Amino acid sequence: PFSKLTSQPNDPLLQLITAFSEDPRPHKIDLGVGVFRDALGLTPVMRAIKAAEERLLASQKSKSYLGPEGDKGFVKAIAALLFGSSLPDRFIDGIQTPGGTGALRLAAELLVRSGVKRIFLASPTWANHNAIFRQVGLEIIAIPCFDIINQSFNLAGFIDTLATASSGDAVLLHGCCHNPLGIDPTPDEWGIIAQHIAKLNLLPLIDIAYQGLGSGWSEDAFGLQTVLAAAPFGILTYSCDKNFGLYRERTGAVYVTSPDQEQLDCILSNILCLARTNWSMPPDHGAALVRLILEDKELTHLWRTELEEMRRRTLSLREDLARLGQVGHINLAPLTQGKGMFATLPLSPNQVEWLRSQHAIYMAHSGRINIAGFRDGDVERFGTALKSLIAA
Ligand code: PLP
Ligand code: TYF
Repeated sequence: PFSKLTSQPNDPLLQLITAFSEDPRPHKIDLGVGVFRDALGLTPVMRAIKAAEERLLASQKSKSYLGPEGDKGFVKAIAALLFGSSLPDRFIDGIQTPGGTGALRLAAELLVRSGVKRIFLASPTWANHNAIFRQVGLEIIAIPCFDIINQSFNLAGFIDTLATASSGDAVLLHGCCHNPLGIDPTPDEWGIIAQHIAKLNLLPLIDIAYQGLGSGWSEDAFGLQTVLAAAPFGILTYSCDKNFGLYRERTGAVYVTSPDQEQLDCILSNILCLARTNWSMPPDHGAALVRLILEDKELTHLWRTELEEMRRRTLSLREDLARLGQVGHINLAPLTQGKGMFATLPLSPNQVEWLRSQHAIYMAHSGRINIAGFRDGDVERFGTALKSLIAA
C-alpha cells in the first residue's frame, strides 16, 4: 500500500542539530536551530520553570484528562498578558495547543473550514508556515518586502502586493522578532498595515513565538494589538517554547478575536472539534508550569527577570556583530535595528557550506543565524571567518 510514497527530506534545520553534535572541532559555533543559548552555549531550564516544577510535583493530585481546550487557567493568563485591555471592542477566546506549531495547524484548518482559499505572507518566512498552509490546501501568495542587504522592511512593497488580495483572503504576520529575518515593522508601519488589512477586509493571522525577546514584553505585543483592534475578526497563534524555555514540552495556544460573542462561540466550537481530531487534548506539563508562574507574583518576577536577561544578551550580541561593520559585501552595522534571535545574512548556500567545512560555523542554508548561538569570543572568530570567506 505504500509503494506510491517517495522519500521526504528531513527538516534541514533540525538536521543541523545532529551534524553539529557530531563535529569534533572544539571551536565549532552553532548558529543553527532557533533555541536561546547562554554565554556558554547552553540552553538551561529557566529558574522560574524549575521552581514551578517543584511546586507542580508537590501539588498535582491527578493526571486525569482535561479536555481538548487544555489548561484554561493557562489560556486565560497568557491572554491577559498578551492583550491586556487593548481590545475593548472584541470578544476573545482560545485553547491550549501542542506548541505554536499545533496552534498554526489548527488555524490553517480553521481557515480551510471557513472557506478561505488564499493566504498572503511576507517572504521569506519560517519554513513550517509554508509547509503547513500548503498541506491543508491553501494557496500561498508570497509578498517580497525585505531588503536583506540593508536589513530593512519595505512597507510600500508589502502594501502594493497586499492590495492585490480579495476580501476574505487571510494574511499572516509575525507578531515580533521575525523568523528568519529579525526585521519587524515599526509601530507607525504596524498602524498602516492594520488600516490596509481592515480596508481590504482581510483576515489577519498573527503568529508570535518570541514575545519578550524583541523590544520588551508589551512593546512586542503592540503590532498584534494594533492589527486585531482594526480588523473585526482575527486569529492569534502563540508559542511559550522560547520565552519560557519549554521547547520540547510543546506549549502554545490559539486565540480568536470577534466583534460578537455568538460568532466567537461558533468559531471556538469548530476549533475544539479540530483539536479533538488532531490530538484530542494537548500535553499538560508546560502549560501547567506557565500557569503556576503567571498566577504567582514572585515566580512571575523571577521569570520576567530571566527573560529580560535573555533579551539583553541578544541585544548586546547584535551590537558586537554590528561593530564588525562592513565585511566585503556584507554590512553587519544594521543588525542593531533587528529584533530577536534571528538575522539573515546575504550568503549563498555554497558560502554557508564553506563556513561550515572551513570554520565549523553552523547556520541555516538560507544564511540565517541564531544570534544567541555566539559564545564569548565567537563574534570575533565569526568576523575573521567572514573576511576569509570574502577573500577566498
Ligand atoms: N512560529 C514561529 C515564527 C517560530 O519561529 C516557531 C519556532 O519554533 C514556531 C511558530 C513554533 O513554535 P513551537 O516550537 O512552539 O511549535
Ligand atoms: O526556526 C527555528 O529554528 C525554530 C525551531 O521544524 C524549529 O523555530 C525549527 C524547525 C522546526 C521546528 C522548530
